[in-house]
Amino acid sequence: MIPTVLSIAGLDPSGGAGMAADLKTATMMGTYGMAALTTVTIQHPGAVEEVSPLPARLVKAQIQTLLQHMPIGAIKIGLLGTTDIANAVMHVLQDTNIPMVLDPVTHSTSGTAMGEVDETVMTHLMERAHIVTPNNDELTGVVGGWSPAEWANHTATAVLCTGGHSHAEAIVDVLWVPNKGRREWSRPRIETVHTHGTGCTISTAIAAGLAKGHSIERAVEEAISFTHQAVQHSTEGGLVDTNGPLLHFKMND
Ligand code: PXL
Repeated sequence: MIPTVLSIAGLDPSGGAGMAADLKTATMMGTYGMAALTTVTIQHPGAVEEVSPLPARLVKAQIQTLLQHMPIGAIKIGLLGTTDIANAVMHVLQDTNIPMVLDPVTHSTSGTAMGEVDETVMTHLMERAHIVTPNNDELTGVVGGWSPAEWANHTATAVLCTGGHSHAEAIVDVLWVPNKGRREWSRPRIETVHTHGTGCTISTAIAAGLAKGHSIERAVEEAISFTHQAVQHSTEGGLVDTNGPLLHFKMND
């Protein structure tokens, strides 16, 4: 059977982040990628100029039709944009048990707020997810007053806290799996300014692993390695001077 991934995400027309990055990642991970659009952004690698959500009805209809007619092996959720969209996504996925990866996108790397979703709705979606993938800055917003281990056990949702956004010399990614404890992966930071889309890449790569039937631990380990290699292949000959996108296709070189 062909492993498939559905990305529910926003459009970064420059192709660096969002659904474009997700589709490239799904392909390079050996899965068939599909995408339901939530939001159109206007941006270039230096700045996000506008974040414009689609009507929630339209988002829901895209997903509903795919669920009815296409085999969906795993779902990645990225930028949602509004509470209405988040609600619509939750309702349409409520009766499915498809493995789901939630990347709780709140801000672009350059610091622009990427829409706003009501905390209660976000909590419901996170509890429905198999794994959430906050970066260091987003972790507290996800687990609230709990420790990540307690939160994971309480919600039965794994947490991967990605360390790429810090400035430390080593990048440490930490995984908490419900009732299985903590694992961490550490690697030297690759000195590069071309990392636009790493969050989208790692979360979609996890979804690709889950679509292949891998455990959370294996999917995460392979996604970390995939993202690391994608960054490595994007350091030279970037498209732009700074904050360039990952060049997934170069991983074939
Ligand atoms: O990396 C977060 C992100 C997700 N989705 C879209 C984005 C961004 C950051 O720019 O544009 C569409």
